[in-house]
Amino acid sequence: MTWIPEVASNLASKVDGVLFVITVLSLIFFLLITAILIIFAVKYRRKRDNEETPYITGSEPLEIIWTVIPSILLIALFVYGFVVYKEMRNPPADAVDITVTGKQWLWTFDYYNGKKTLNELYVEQNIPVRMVMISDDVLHSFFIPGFRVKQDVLPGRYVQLWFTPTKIGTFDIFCAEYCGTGHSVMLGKVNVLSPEAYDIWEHGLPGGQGQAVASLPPAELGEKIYKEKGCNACHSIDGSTLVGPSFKGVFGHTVELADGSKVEADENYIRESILEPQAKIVKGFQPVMPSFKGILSDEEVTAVIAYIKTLK
Ligand code: HEC
Ligand SMILES: [Cu+2]
Repeated sequence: MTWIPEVASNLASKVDGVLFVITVLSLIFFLLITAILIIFAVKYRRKRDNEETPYITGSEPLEIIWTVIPSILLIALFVYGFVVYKEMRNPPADAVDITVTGKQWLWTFDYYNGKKTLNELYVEQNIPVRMVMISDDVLHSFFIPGFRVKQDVLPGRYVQLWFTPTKIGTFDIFCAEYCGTGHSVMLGKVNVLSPEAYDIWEHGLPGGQGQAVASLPPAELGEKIYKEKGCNACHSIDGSTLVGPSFKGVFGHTVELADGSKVEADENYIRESILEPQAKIVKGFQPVMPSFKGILSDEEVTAVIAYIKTLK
């Protein structure tokens, strides 16, 4: 079936089951009621001008049938839905914890093993995961369609969600709660790795941000980071101003700062802007850029700088 997302977690087929039963029942009743409506409208229409309406007192058996049967169906639906809901709300005791922070407009993930990633979540196949989630600013909603899990993320309070990924692959993460200008680019990916690949991710390569990226030429890696780590939510590359200044032509130019001083945008300035965004605020902008310290490795910061240099 292509009209629903892939089934990629233990919960997905259960949620689909509930949805399927509700849809089929609704369809049956829709067809039944519509058919009776049409038949009765034709059969009992007024055929002659002087036809009198018969006097009908009602039927007890009929009333009992159409009260009892729907009641039983609805209670059964509730119980079925509640059983699945209860399972979705209660993570198993052996689940691994990952903390999710939503902020305008990216997701950061802090793992039980001390790792930290941005917009890209890494999980191991068949290992249950408990996500503990909070927002830095406004309401967001963490949504993985392939896993059939969705949870509003609130500022000032932890909420949780759990799933066991069952299928190796890459699946979308969406923000499903309108959270401002960059809402539509608040996108992430969840990478479900085989136990072997997960082990490499966990213990293997320095920088720890995944495998494939390490071999790209710097400017291309920089472009990938620009798109995948959420810089594009706030920085354009075509000269237009979003939340932050455009990257177009910034390298080598003189930047005016909020305190009135001027700096030349060289490698060190760009690096500092990424790792310590509050150190120098560009004139006319709010100090809202999150720090990427501990999120981007040195190699990745260098790659971003190489990419920005290409944007003349
Ligand atoms: C939430 C929005 C936001 C995100 C996400 C963001 N930035 Fe920024 N950035 C800003 C704002 C606002 C400024 C201007 C204020 C300041 O200097 O801190 C800025 C300034 C900068 C500057 C200085 C630009 C200049 O014209 O002098 C650089 C370089 C930069 N950001 C790089 C990045 C990179 C690289 C990323 C992604 C890894 C990123 N930013 C992600 C909002 C953001
Ligand atoms: Cu959001």
